[in-house]
Amino acid sequence: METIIQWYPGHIAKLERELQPLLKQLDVVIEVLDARIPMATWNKKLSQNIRSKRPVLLVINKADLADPYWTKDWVNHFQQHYPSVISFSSTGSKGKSEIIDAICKLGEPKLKQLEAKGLKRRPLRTGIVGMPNVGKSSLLNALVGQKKAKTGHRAGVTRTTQWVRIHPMVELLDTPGLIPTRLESAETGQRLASVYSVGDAAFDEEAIIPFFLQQVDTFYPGLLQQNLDLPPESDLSLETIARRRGYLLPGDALDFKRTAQAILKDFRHGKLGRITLERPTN
Ligand SMILES: Nc1nc2c(ncn2[C@@H]2O[C@H](COP(=O)(O)OP(=O)(O)OP(=O)(O)O)[C@@H](O)[C@H]2O)c(=O)[nH]1
Ligand SMILES: [Mg+2]
Repeated sequence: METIIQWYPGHIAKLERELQPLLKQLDVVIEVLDARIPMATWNKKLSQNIRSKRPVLLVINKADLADPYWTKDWVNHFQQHYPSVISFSSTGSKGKSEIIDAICKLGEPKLKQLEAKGLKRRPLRTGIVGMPNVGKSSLLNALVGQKKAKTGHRAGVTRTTQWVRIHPMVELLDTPGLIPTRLESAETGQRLASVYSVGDAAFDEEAIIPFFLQQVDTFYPGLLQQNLDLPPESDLSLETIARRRGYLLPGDALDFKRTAQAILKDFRHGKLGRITLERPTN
């Protein structure tokens, strides 16, 4: 199998270890997935480990970029595993109170425990976890209502941690991309790369584009031709798209790298349409 994405097993083991002391500080965990590739951004094993220790709210983020039909289906799917599942858009303005209510509900048993010990109720310590680039910092900012945490297109932007009071009964901790990426298959890696959930130094855009275009075309026939401004029956090769866009190198050779980057950028910004690249299987 051709290696397109590079992975660092030592780094992954370190992230998994670092998650444990973090969990100890928390009463409730918010786990974040990317609605366009919920399965690829779900580390099943580690997630099970987290759920065995703390109540977890699952937020399926970037819902504005994903296909609403499938997001609904994914919410239903994950309800098998989580007591509370919410689809959300961190860049929008709606749904914050639903998340706060869910945190309060999930944390109530903990507060009851404190009361039983004669201790006072206190704000629930809540932490956001998820793979790189799923929108953890954006979610924090959306919940806080101001730009506290640095966000970015690329993986690995967050470096520091901080507590923020978002409700009289909820405190939120922003953390780096704590859940390590889990490479279940070459396809998973390519999907993660297509949403930039792996740093762009770790993969070659040109190499993942054929798979990406073929996947989108299978799920959404005709959509790419429409949104890439190609004739309806046009083939979806890099060559055709580069020609259409007029991306040329000196000497008039086609600039495939620039074309591949432009396609992925359009996808990241939702310009190719609302696309979900994975379907739930039971
Ligand atoms: N359209 C849309 N974009 C989003 C959403 N959430 C995050 N983004 C964008 O996705 C990119 C990554 O978001 P971050 O909040 O930095 O992600 P993160 O999980 O904190 O990333 P790391 O700290 O690098 O692990 C940024 O460009 C955000 O603007 C969303 O709900 N909708
Ligand atoms: Mg971040």
